[in-house]
Amino acid sequence: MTRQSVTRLTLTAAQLQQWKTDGYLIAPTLFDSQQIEELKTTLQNIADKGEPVSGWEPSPVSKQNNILSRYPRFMHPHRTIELAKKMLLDQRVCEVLTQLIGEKPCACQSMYYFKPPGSKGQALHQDNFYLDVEPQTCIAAWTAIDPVMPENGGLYVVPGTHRLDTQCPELAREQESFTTHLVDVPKGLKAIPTHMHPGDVLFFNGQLIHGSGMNQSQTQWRRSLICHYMPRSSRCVNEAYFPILDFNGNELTYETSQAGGVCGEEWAEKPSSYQY
Ligand SMILES: O=C(O)CCC(=O)C(=O)O
Repeated sequence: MTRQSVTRLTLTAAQLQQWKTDGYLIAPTLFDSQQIEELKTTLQNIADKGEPVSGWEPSPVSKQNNILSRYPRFMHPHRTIELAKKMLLDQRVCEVLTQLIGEKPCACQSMYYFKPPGSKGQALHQDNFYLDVEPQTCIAAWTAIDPVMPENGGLYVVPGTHRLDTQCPELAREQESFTTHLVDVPKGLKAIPTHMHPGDVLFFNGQLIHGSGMNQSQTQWRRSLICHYMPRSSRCVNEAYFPILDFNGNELTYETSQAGGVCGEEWAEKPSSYQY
């Protein structure tokens, strides 16, 4: 992957081709170091207090015996932290998304992962299993807050899997993944690691299989801000993501998707974003 700047935010033909062929694209240094440092410091200060915070998942005071219970992921930080909202609704992100999907996007979700040294990863999966955007799919903008590499639990992607339908997941290995779902690499394809710098944004299609392993570094955190979007023309999305916002922060109305989905009735409970 090249580190070609997108400061003009007009994607090149090669970048658009990569999006079509592989289902993802890295926009280098989309966010500057000041924004990244400010977000990192704001969230670290909150987390270091160790007090329960709305959106923490699970709560930092939970009794779970792993480092993620001390530094869990933070769901929807844009609802309480102004800078996170600014980054979710950043105009440059909007411009890239518009070129990738060919229409105006709207925002469904933000999440912040601390991923401290020693913490579990998130097994391979497809995002649209959870967001259930129809009739197209969702799209992620995954922003590196720290340098991202395989050693510190960097994200892996499986190029080409954006052409797949949504798969019903199997059970993930509990020792390695803090989530329960696994969508394995299809035969003949390969998961490849991403390498990113703080401020780089990885955009990927909601069907793309991706995930991460454990953070095996002794010292390096792997924090990231992860935002999900969908085309404005979508018909429905899982209601767990309401309210959906346009890029001016206005709430939009959508139908909720039906429970059950690709796994059938026994999965009727699955759309909770908690399992994600
Ligand atoms: O950042 C990670 O380790 C996994 C995040 C992810 O896969 C997602 O948000 O869908």
